[in-house]
Amino acid sequence: MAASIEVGTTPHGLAITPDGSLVLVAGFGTNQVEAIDTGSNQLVWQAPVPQPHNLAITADGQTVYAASQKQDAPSLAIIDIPSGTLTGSVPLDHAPRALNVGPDGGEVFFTQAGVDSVQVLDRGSNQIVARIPTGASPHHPLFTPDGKVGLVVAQGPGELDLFDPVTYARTGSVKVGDMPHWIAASSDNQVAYVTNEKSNDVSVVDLGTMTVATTIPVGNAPRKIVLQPGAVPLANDHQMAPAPQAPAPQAPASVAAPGQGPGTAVSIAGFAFVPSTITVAAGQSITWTNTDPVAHTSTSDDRTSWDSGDLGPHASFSTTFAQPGTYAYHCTIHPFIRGTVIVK
Ligand SMILES: [Cu+2]
Repeated sequence: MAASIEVGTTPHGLAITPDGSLVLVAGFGTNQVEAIDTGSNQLVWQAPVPQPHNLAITADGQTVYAASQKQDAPSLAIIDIPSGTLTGSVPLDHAPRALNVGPDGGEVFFTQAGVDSVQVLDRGSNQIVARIPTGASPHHPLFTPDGKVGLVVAQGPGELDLFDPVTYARTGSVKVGDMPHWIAASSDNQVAYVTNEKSNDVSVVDLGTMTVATTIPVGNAPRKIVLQPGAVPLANDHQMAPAPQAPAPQAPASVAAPGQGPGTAVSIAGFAFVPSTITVAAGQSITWTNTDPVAHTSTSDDRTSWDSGDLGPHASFSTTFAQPGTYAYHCTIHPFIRGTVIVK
Protein backbone atom coordinates (compact mmCIF):
# COMPACT_ATOMS: atom_id res chain seq x y z
CA MET A 1 0.00 0.00 0.00
CA ALA A 2 1.48 3.33 -1.08
CA ALA A 3 -0.65 5.68 0.98
CA SER A 4 -3.77 5.87 3.11
CA ILE A 5 -5.99 8.92 2.74
CA GLU A 6 -8.39 9.85 5.52
CA VAL A 7 -11.86 10.46 4.05
CA GLY A 8 -14.10 10.09 7.11
CA THR A 9 -16.52 7.36 8.11
CA THR A 10 -18.11 4.79 5.80
CA PRO A 11 -16.88 5.67 2.30
CA HIS A 12 -18.92 3.75 -0.32
CA GLY A 13 -18.44 4.11 -4.08
CA LEU A 14 -15.28 5.17 -5.89
CA ALA A 15 -14.86 6.55 -9.40
CA ILE A 16 -11.85 7.80 -11.33
CA THR A 17 -11.98 10.55 -13.95
CA PRO A 18 -11.24 9.45 -17.55
CA ASP A 19 -7.89 11.29 -17.52
CA GLY A 20 -6.95 9.59 -14.25
CA SER A 21 -6.30 12.87 -12.45
CA LEU A 22 -8.97 12.61 -9.75
CA VAL A 23 -10.50 9.86 -7.65
CA LEU A 24 -13.99 10.67 -6.41
CA VAL A 25 -15.19 9.13 -3.16
CA ALA A 26 -18.82 8.79 -2.05
CA GLY A 27 -18.62 9.67 1.64
CA PHE A 28 -21.82 7.99 2.80
CA GLY A 29 -21.09 8.65 6.48
CA THR A 30 -19.82 12.20 6.00
CA ASN A 31 -22.56 13.38 3.60
CA GLN A 32 -20.19 14.58 0.93
CA VAL A 33 -18.54 13.61 -2.31
CA GLU A 34 -14.79 14.16 -2.14
CA ALA A 35 -12.21 14.55 -4.90
CA ILE A 36 -8.63 13.36 -4.37
CA ASP A 37 -5.79 14.38 -6.70
CA THR A 38 -4.10 11.14 -7.79
CA GLY A 39 -0.76 12.92 -8.21
CA SER A 40 -0.51 14.45 -4.75
CA ASN A 41 -3.01 12.23 -2.86
CA GLN A 42 -4.48 15.47 -1.50
CA LEU A 43 -8.14 16.33 -1.10
CA VAL A 44 -9.10 18.80 -3.85
CA TRP A 45 -12.72 19.51 -3.00
CA GLN A 46 -15.71 18.33 -1.00
CA ALA A 47 -19.29 18.74 -2.21
CA PRO A 48 -22.24 18.31 0.18
CA VAL A 49 -24.42 15.33 -0.86
CA PRO A 50 -26.57 13.48 1.71
CA GLN A 51 -25.54 9.81 2.03
CA PRO A 52 -23.96 9.30 -1.41
CA HIS A 53 -23.66 5.62 -2.38
CA ASN A 54 -22.41 5.06 -5.95
CA LEU A 55 -21.00 7.51 -8.51
CA ALA A 56 -21.00 7.82 -12.31
CA ILE A 57 -18.70 10.19 -14.23
CA THR A 58 -19.50 11.41 -17.74
CA ALA A 59 -17.08 10.44 -20.54
CA ASP A 60 -15.90 14.06 -20.87
CA GLY A 61 -14.86 14.02 -17.21
CA GLN A 62 -16.84 17.19 -16.48
CA THR A 63 -19.78 15.90 -14.43
CA VAL A 64 -20.40 13.29 -11.75
CA TYR A 65 -23.79 11.91 -10.77
CA ALA A 66 -24.07 10.68 -7.17
CA ALA A 67 -26.79 8.33 -5.91
CA SER A 68 -27.94 10.08 -2.73
CA GLN A 69 -29.75 7.68 -0.40
CA LYS A 70 -31.01 10.19 2.16
CA GLN A 71 -34.07 8.72 3.84
CA ASP A 72 -37.32 10.44 2.79
CA ALA A 73 -35.43 12.56 0.22
CA PRO A 74 -33.47 10.29 -2.15
CA SER A 75 -32.04 11.96 -5.24
CA LEU A 76 -29.41 12.01 -7.93
CA ALA A 77 -26.96 14.82 -7.13
CA ILE A 78 -25.12 16.47 -10.04
CA ILE A 79 -21.64 17.91 -9.43
CA ASP A 80 -19.41 19.94 -11.76
CA ILE A 81 -16.05 18.17 -11.43
CA PRO A 82 -13.61 21.02 -12.30
CA SER A 83 -15.14 23.34 -9.68
CA GLY A 84 -16.50 20.77 -7.23
CA THR A 85 -19.84 22.57 -7.08
CA LEU A 86 -23.27 21.01 -6.81
CA THR A 87 -25.12 22.10 -9.95
CA GLY A 88 -28.36 20.18 -9.62
CA SER A 89 -30.38 17.48 -7.94
CA VAL A 90 -33.07 15.17 -9.29
CA PRO A 91 -35.52 14.14 -6.54
CA LEU A 92 -36.51 10.46 -6.63
CA ASP A 93 -39.30 8.33 -5.18
CA HIS A 94 -37.02 5.47 -4.05
CA ALA A 95 -33.37 5.28 -2.99
CA PRO A 96 -31.03 5.08 -6.00
CA ARG A 97 -28.68 2.09 -6.01
CA ALA A 98 -26.19 1.94 -8.91
CA LEU A 99 -25.85 4.10 -12.00
CA ASN A 100 -23.94 4.64 -15.22
CA VAL A 101 -23.84 7.24 -17.96
CA GLY A 102 -25.24 5.85 -21.23
CA PRO A 103 -23.14 5.22 -24.34
CA ASP A 104 -24.07 8.46 -26.13
CA GLY A 105 -23.56 10.56 -23.00
CA GLY A 106 -27.06 12.00 -23.07
CA GLU A 107 -28.62 9.80 -20.41
CA VAL A 108 -27.95 8.33 -16.99
CA PHE A 109 -29.21 4.79 -16.42
CA PHE A 110 -29.86 3.88 -12.78
CA THR A 111 -31.57 1.40 -10.48
CA GLN A 112 -33.63 2.09 -7.35
CA ALA A 113 -34.44 0.07 -4.24
CA GLY A 114 -37.82 -1.60 -4.58
CA VAL A 115 -38.21 -0.71 -8.29
CA ASP A 116 -37.94 -3.54 -10.84
CA SER A 117 -36.68 -1.51 -13.78
CA VAL A 118 -33.74 0.55 -15.01
CA GLN A 119 -34.63 4.23 -15.08
CA VAL A 120 -33.35 6.42 -17.90
CA LEU A 121 -32.68 10.06 -16.95
CA ASP A 122 -32.36 12.54 -19.81
CA ARG A 123 -29.42 14.77 -18.87
CA GLY A 124 -30.78 17.77 -20.74
CA SER A 125 -34.19 17.91 -19.09
CA ASN A 126 -33.38 15.98 -15.88
CA GLN A 127 -36.55 13.99 -16.55
CA ILE A 128 -36.95 10.22 -16.41
CA VAL A 129 -37.79 9.37 -20.01
CA ALA A 130 -38.01 5.57 -19.80
CA ARG A 131 -38.21 2.65 -17.40
CA ILE A 132 -36.76 -0.58 -18.78
CA PRO A 133 -38.38 -3.61 -17.09
CA THR A 134 -35.98 -6.03 -15.36
CA GLY A 135 -36.11 -9.00 -13.03
CA ALA A 136 -36.71 -8.28 -9.34
CA SER A 137 -34.24 -6.10 -7.44
CA PRO A 138 -31.99 -4.83 -10.25
CA HIS A 139 -28.60 -3.49 -9.18
CA HIS A 140 -25.59 -2.54 -11.34
CA PRO A 141 -26.25 -1.27 -14.89
CA LEU A 142 -23.37 -1.29 -17.40
CA PHE A 143 -22.75 -1.02 -21.14
CA THR A 144 -20.41 -2.96 -23.37
CA PRO A 145 -17.47 -0.75 -24.44
CA ASP A 146 -18.95 -0.41 -27.95
CA GLY A 147 -22.14 0.94 -26.38
CA LYS A 148 -24.35 -1.53 -28.20
CA VAL A 149 -25.60 -3.63 -25.30
CA GLY A 150 -26.98 -2.56 -21.94
CA LEU A 151 -26.52 -4.99 -19.05
CA VAL A 152 -28.06 -5.08 -15.58
CA VAL A 153 -28.05 -7.71 -12.85
CA ALA A 154 -31.37 -8.71 -11.26
CA GLN A 155 -30.67 -9.97 -7.75
CA GLY A 156 -34.02 -11.69 -7.12
CA PRO A 157 -34.02 -14.23 -9.97
CA GLY A 158 -30.20 -14.24 -10.25
CA GLU A 159 -29.97 -13.16 -13.84
CA LEU A 160 -28.15 -10.83 -16.18
CA ASP A 161 -30.72 -8.85 -18.16
CA LEU A 162 -29.82 -7.29 -21.51
CA PHE A 163 -31.38 -4.20 -23.04
CA ASP A 164 -30.97 -1.92 -26.03
CA PRO A 165 -29.56 1.46 -24.88
CA VAL A 166 -31.18 3.22 -27.86
CA THR A 167 -34.69 1.74 -27.99
CA TYR A 168 -34.79 0.95 -24.24
CA ALA A 169 -36.22 -2.50 -25.06
CA ARG A 170 -35.32 -5.50 -22.92
CA THR A 171 -33.59 -7.90 -25.30
CA GLY A 172 -32.72 -10.98 -23.29
CA SER A 173 -31.83 -12.62 -20.02
CA VAL A 174 -29.18 -15.10 -18.88
CA LYS A 175 -29.40 -17.01 -15.60
CA VAL A 176 -26.26 -16.43 -13.50
CA GLY A 177 -25.51 -17.17 -9.82
CA ASP A 178 -27.26 -16.20 -6.60
CA MET A 179 -27.63 -12.50 -5.84
CA PRO A 180 -25.53 -11.03 -8.66
CA HIS A 181 -24.03 -7.71 -7.65
CA TRP A 182 -21.70 -6.09 -10.19
CA ILE A 183 -20.73 -6.46 -13.85
CA ALA A 184 -17.56 -5.99 -15.89
CA ALA A 185 -17.51 -6.23 -19.69
CA SER A 186 -14.54 -7.35 -21.78
CA SER A 187 -12.94 -4.82 -24.12
CA ASP A 188 -13.98 -6.93 -27.13
CA ASN A 189 -17.64 -6.67 -26.06
CA GLN A 190 -18.01 -10.45 -26.08
CA VAL A 191 -17.95 -11.38 -22.41
CA ALA A 192 -19.61 -10.10 -19.25
CA TYR A 193 -18.25 -11.04 -15.82
CA VAL A 194 -20.83 -11.03 -13.04
CA THR A 195 -20.03 -11.29 -9.33
CA ASN A 196 -22.53 -13.45 -7.45
CA GLU A 197 -22.56 -12.33 -3.86
CA LYS A 198 -24.41 -15.33 -2.48
CA SER A 199 -23.11 -18.22 -4.58
CA ASN A 200 -19.53 -16.98 -4.07
CA ASP A 201 -18.53 -17.13 -7.71
CA VAL A 202 -18.17 -15.16 -10.92
CA SER A 203 -20.31 -16.03 -13.95
CA VAL A 204 -18.51 -15.62 -17.27
CA VAL A 205 -21.30 -14.84 -19.74
CA ASP A 206 -20.78 -15.20 -23.49
CA LEU A 207 -22.82 -12.29 -24.85
CA GLY A 208 -22.79 -13.79 -28.35
CA THR A 209 -24.49 -17.05 -27.44
CA MET A 210 -26.22 -15.66 -24.32
CA THR A 211 -24.94 -18.54 -22.22
CA VAL A 212 -22.74 -18.90 -19.15
CA ALA A 213 -19.40 -20.11 -20.52
CA THR A 214 -17.99 -20.96 -17.11
CA THR A 215 -18.40 -20.22 -13.43
CA ILE A 216 -15.36 -19.36 -11.32
CA PRO A 217 -15.44 -19.87 -7.53
CA VAL A 218 -13.82 -16.83 -5.89
CA GLY A 219 -14.38 -17.10 -2.17
CA ASN A 220 -16.87 -15.42 0.04
CA ALA A 221 -19.47 -12.86 -1.06
CA PRO A 222 -17.81 -11.20 -4.05
CA ARG A 223 -19.08 -7.71 -4.76
CA LYS A 224 -16.63 -5.35 -6.42
CA ILE A 225 -12.91 -4.86 -6.66
CA VAL A 226 -13.16 -2.46 -3.73
CA LEU A 227 -14.71 -4.13 -0.71
CA GLN A 228 -17.78 -2.36 0.63
CA PRO A 229 -19.04 -2.24 4.21
CA GLY A 230 -21.65 -4.91 4.86
CA ALA A 231 -20.01 -7.79 3.01
CA VAL A 232 -21.25 -11.05 4.50
CA PRO A 233 -18.79 -12.42 7.07
CA LEU A 234 -17.85 -16.08 6.66
CA ALA A 235 -19.20 -16.98 10.10
CA ASN A 236 -22.71 -15.90 9.10
CA ASP A 237 -22.94 -18.15 6.06
CA HIS A 238 -24.76 -20.98 7.78
CA GLN A 239 -27.45 -18.60 9.03
CA MET A 240 -28.49 -17.56 5.57
CA ALA A 241 -31.63 -19.05 4.10
CA PRO A 242 -31.34 -20.79 0.73
CA ALA A 243 -32.06 -18.61 -2.25
CA PRO A 244 -35.60 -18.83 -3.60
CA GLN A 245 -36.23 -20.19 -7.09
CA ALA A 246 -38.30 -17.16 -7.95
CA PRO A 247 -38.51 -13.65 -6.52
CA ALA A 248 -40.46 -13.60 -3.29
CA PRO A 249 -43.75 -11.75 -3.57
CA GLN A 250 -43.78 -8.56 -1.56
CA ALA A 251 -46.01 -8.66 1.49
CA PRO A 252 -48.75 -6.04 1.58
CA ALA A 253 -47.38 -3.22 3.67
CA SER A 254 -50.25 -3.04 6.12
CA VAL A 255 -50.58 -6.74 6.92
CA ALA A 256 -48.67 -8.30 9.80
CA ALA A 257 -46.97 -11.63 9.21
CA PRO A 258 -49.23 -14.58 10.04
CA GLY A 259 -48.93 -15.88 13.58
CA GLN A 260 -47.81 -12.56 14.98
CA GLY A 261 -49.78 -10.52 17.44
CA PRO A 262 -50.69 -7.01 16.37
CA GLY A 263 -47.89 -4.52 16.80
CA THR A 264 -45.09 -7.04 17.23
CA ALA A 265 -44.32 -7.95 13.61
CA VAL A 266 -42.17 -5.89 11.27
CA SER A 267 -41.79 -6.79 7.61
CA ILE A 268 -38.67 -5.92 5.68
CA ALA A 269 -40.39 -5.31 2.37
CA GLY A 270 -39.47 -3.26 -0.68
CA PHE A 271 -36.27 -2.05 1.03
CA ALA A 272 -38.12 -0.63 4.04
CA PHE A 273 -39.08 -1.62 7.57
CA VAL A 274 -42.88 -1.85 7.62
CA PRO A 275 -44.02 -0.23 9.83
CA SER A 276 -40.98 2.00 10.16
CA THR A 277 -41.86 2.90 13.76
CA ILE A 278 -43.27 0.27 16.11
CA THR A 279 -44.33 0.65 19.74
CA VAL A 280 -44.33 -2.28 22.18
CA ALA A 281 -44.68 -2.74 25.93
CA ALA A 282 -41.59 -3.58 27.97
CA GLY A 283 -41.18 -7.35 27.98
CA GLN A 284 -42.72 -7.81 24.52
CA SER A 285 -40.75 -9.17 21.61
CA ILE A 286 -40.64 -8.05 17.99
CA THR A 287 -40.18 -10.35 15.01
CA TRP A 288 -38.69 -9.05 11.77
CA THR A 289 -39.42 -11.07 8.62
CA ASN A 290 -37.61 -10.40 5.36
CA THR A 291 -40.00 -10.64 2.40
CA ASP A 292 -37.54 -9.15 -0.09
CA PRO A 293 -35.56 -11.31 -2.55
CA VAL A 294 -32.28 -10.02 -1.09
CA ALA A 295 -30.74 -10.22 2.40
CA HIS A 296 -31.27 -7.51 5.00
CA THR A 297 -30.48 -7.07 8.69
CA SER A 298 -32.20 -5.51 11.68
CA THR A 299 -29.42 -3.88 13.67
CA SER A 300 -29.67 -1.33 16.47
CA ASP A 301 -27.72 1.85 15.76
CA ASP A 302 -25.62 1.18 18.88
CA ARG A 303 -24.95 -2.32 17.44
CA THR A 304 -25.14 -3.80 20.95
CA SER A 305 -28.88 -3.82 21.75
CA TRP A 306 -29.57 -6.26 18.92
CA ASP A 307 -28.21 -7.44 15.58
CA SER A 308 -30.03 -10.02 13.51
CA GLY A 309 -27.06 -10.79 11.28
CA ASP A 310 -27.92 -11.43 7.65
CA LEU A 311 -31.56 -12.38 7.11
CA GLY A 312 -31.99 -14.10 3.76
CA PRO A 313 -35.30 -14.12 1.88
CA HIS A 314 -38.12 -15.42 4.15
CA ALA A 315 -35.84 -15.46 7.22
CA SER A 316 -37.05 -14.05 10.55
CA PHE A 317 -35.41 -12.69 13.68
CA SER A 318 -36.97 -12.01 17.09
CA THR A 319 -35.75 -10.19 20.14
CA THR A 320 -37.36 -9.15 23.43
CA PHE A 321 -37.34 -5.58 24.67
CA ALA A 322 -37.02 -5.34 28.46
CA GLN A 323 -35.92 -1.72 28.84
CA PRO A 324 -38.25 1.18 28.02
CA GLY A 325 -36.75 3.65 25.58
CA THR A 326 -36.52 4.68 21.94
CA TYR A 327 -34.21 2.59 19.79
CA ALA A 328 -33.10 3.62 16.30
CA TYR A 329 -32.05 0.79 14.00
CA HIS A 330 -31.04 0.11 10.41
CA CYS A 331 -30.01 -2.53 7.88
CA THR A 332 -26.21 -2.86 7.82
CA ILE A 333 -26.28 -3.95 4.16
CA HIS A 334 -28.48 -1.02 3.08
CA PRO A 335 -27.86 1.70 5.70
CA PHE A 336 -30.50 3.97 4.17
CA ILE A 337 -33.17 1.55 5.47
CA ARG A 338 -33.99 2.84 8.93
CA GLY A 339 -36.57 2.22 11.64
CA THR A 340 -37.46 3.01 15.24
CA VAL A 341 -38.59 0.81 18.14
CA ILE A 342 -40.37 2.54 21.02
CA VAL A 343 -40.61 0.49 24.24
CA LYS A 344 -43.07 1.79 26.85
CU1 LIG B 1 -31.03 -4.34 3.67
